[in-house]
Amino acid sequence: MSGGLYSTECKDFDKTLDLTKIKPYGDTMNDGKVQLSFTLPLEDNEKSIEAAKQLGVKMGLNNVSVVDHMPLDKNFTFYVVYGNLSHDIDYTKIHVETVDVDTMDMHEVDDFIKENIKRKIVIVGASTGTDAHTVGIDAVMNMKGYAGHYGLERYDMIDAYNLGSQVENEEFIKKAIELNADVLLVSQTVTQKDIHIKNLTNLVELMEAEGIRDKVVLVCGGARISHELAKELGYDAGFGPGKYADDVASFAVNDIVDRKLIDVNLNSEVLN
Ligand code: B12
Repeated sequence: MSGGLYSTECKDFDKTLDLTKIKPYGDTMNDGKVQLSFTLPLEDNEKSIEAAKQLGVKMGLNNVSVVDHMPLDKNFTFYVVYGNLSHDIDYTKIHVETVDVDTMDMHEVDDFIKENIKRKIVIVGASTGTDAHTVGIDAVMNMKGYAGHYGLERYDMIDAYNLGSQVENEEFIKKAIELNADVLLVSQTVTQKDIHIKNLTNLVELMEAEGIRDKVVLVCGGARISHELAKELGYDAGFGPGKYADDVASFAVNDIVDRKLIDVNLNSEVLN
């Protein structure tokens, strides 16, 4: 593969960082080096390796090489491809919607609740629909926490209820009303065929039908959830990898205060 520090052709390497033309960095600035992997529904042979290479070219790669190929079974093969990406992006034009709250630690959140909400808050969480993944919601809610961040169950001023996985949306709402929740946390891990979009949207629709959507802080999270997606789907916030209990707690308590939800009682609001 040509290019990079070991190239015999090029000694005068590009060192320019141009934020309007950002490319992947491999060995040297702007070399555009990437590695990608995919499976083709083809036998593992010379012809299918060439097909993988040509797909790399169509994706905008130069100097494409198929560096590994492995049969998954007779008719499916896994390929690892290297190349130099010809495309670049203008980083200065990128706008990303992010949760705009300073993260407080557990003690600060408890103090904030004591000072501003003056009662314990109730947080109900679950991995909903058919999703069986619990590790994400456990990371946020379990007492012991995750990656050095205590979970919500450990907060003095929070009553946290983790309903586990595969909780149907109807059941989730029923429980939220029963427990008089202030905050609902939904975890979605499986995104195949956009199942998470359907499930998350369905929850919002059901909550609207019950007349409770505006009376709680509704947050979703998961490996492929962004704040932007969450907002699009009608959630108040979304959290992905690298976010923990303190991030969501900080957002939620601020939102309860900002939206004047302190005196809202989900039970009685629904009955009235
Ligand atoms: C463990 C695991 C399983 C375990 C789950 C056990 C359990 N009790 O949870 C088992 C074996 C059961 C499993 C099953 C399946 N799995 Co699985 N699984 C994984 C694996 C290896 C790790 C996931 C994990 O635990 N991550 C660690 C947690 C801490 O990370 P996290 O979820 O991102 O959570 C963090 C943030 O996202 C955020 N967060 C998460 N949720 C929430 C919620 C809120 C409110 C907030 C604020 C934050 C938040 O906070 C957390 C901490 O930062 C991943 C692959 C991988 N390496 O990621 C595949 C993976 C998620 N599984 C996958 C699949 C496809 C499945 C199956 C469908 C496989 C099958 N065909 O049967 C089934 C699912 C069946 C079902 N009905 O759901 C795919 C999903 C692909 C996709 N995008 O759709 C993955 C990515 C594997 C892959 N590469 O294909 N799986």
